[in-house]
Order: sequence, then structure tokens, then C-alpha cells
Amino acid sequence: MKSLIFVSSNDHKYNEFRDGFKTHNISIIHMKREYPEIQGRNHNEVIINSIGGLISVIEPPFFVEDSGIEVQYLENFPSIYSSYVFKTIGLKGILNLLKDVENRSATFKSIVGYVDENYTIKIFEGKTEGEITLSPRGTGGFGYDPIFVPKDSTHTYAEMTIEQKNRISHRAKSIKQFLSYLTGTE
Ligand code: ITT
Repeated sequence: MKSLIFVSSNDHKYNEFRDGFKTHNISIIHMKREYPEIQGRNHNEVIINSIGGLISVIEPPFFVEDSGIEVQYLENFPSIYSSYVFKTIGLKGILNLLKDVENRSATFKSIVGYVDENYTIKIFEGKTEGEITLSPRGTGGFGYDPIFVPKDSTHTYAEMTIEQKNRISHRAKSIKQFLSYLTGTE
């Protein structure tokens, strides 16, 4: 069985990657650590900056992920600031910003950065569109899951099992691209 190191402080992300890769007999090793996320103008820059910092302390191959939610009415905020916004104003703060707002469209993004043993960097991106609910629903998942309903669904991510979320989520899509790259280069 092949194994891949995932560097992240987030157990939920790790669980989703582990579930997404298991059908391909790839085991994910969680190197649980916080790393300085030097901000960039977009997820790709954040990923490249993060990899640049980690490469001197962790021997490749490994991968990292930067993710976030973009609320269209808020000019795509919080995007790369999703983690900070979640810890500060939280779901309540986002719902307050959208009080009485009709356009509740939002997009979740997952950007994976993989460094292989030759120090080549590959980026994979997944996105899922949907809507922000009027109030939080569900107890599963993490972060913004209770307030995000993906397109063509009536349930929030937090009302889904990990397997259900992993069929349609932004992360499921970046995993799919990552997997097709890995299986194509074997
Ligand atoms: P890392 O150590 O991997 O960076 P993190 O939790 O700090 O873990 P990010 O910097 O990528 O992750 O921040 C993304 C934030 O966006 C995260 O804190 C969540 O609040 C939110 N988020 C990302 N994916 C999500 C998902 O699938 N469901 C709900 N919220 C999500």
C-alpha cells in the first residue's frame, strides 16, 4: 500500500483525505502540525508560500491543503481568511453579514499542493458551489459545514456523513484530480 504524508493542524481535513484515498489503497499519514501560513493574494500563493517554508524541515514527498469559502454577496470574502474569520466572528458573524440578504450564493474551494520526491510542486483544485443557510443546521463535519448547502442538495455539509460529503465536496474534487495525477504517473 502506498502512503502519503499530509501536513496539517486539522483532524477533520485529514479524516476526509483518508476516506477519499482509501478506495485507491493509499494510506494518508497525518503529520499534525501548525505551520506559518504566510498570506498571499490567493490560495495558490498561500500554498506555494507554505510549501516553501515546510520544504526545509520536511523531506518530500508530502502535501498540504488550503481551503476556504467565498460568499458572493461579500465580494468573495472570507476566502483565504476563512480560518481567521471562523475563529473570530464565526458562523454567527457571517450570518449577521447576510441578514436579510437574498443572494446567498457561496463557493467552497480546496487547493492541494503536492511536492514529490524530485521537489516538483503540483497544485490541484476543487470547488463546489452552493448557498449559505439562514441558520446553522447539522452536527457533523467542521468549520462552515452547518451553514453551507451544496447545489442540488437540501442538506448542509454538517447534515451529511463523511462519505456523503466526500461524494460532492470541494475537497472530494481536489482529491479526484490528485488521484488521477498519482495513478497516471505510476
Ligand atoms: P491547516 O493546518 O491544514 O492549514 P486549517 O484549519 O488552518 O488547517 P485552512 O488554513 O485551509 O485550514 O483554513 C480553512 C478554513 O476554512 C478552516 O479553518 C475551516 O474553517 C474552513 N473550511 C475548509 N474546508 C472546510 C470544509 O470542508 N467544511 C467546513 N469548513 C471548511
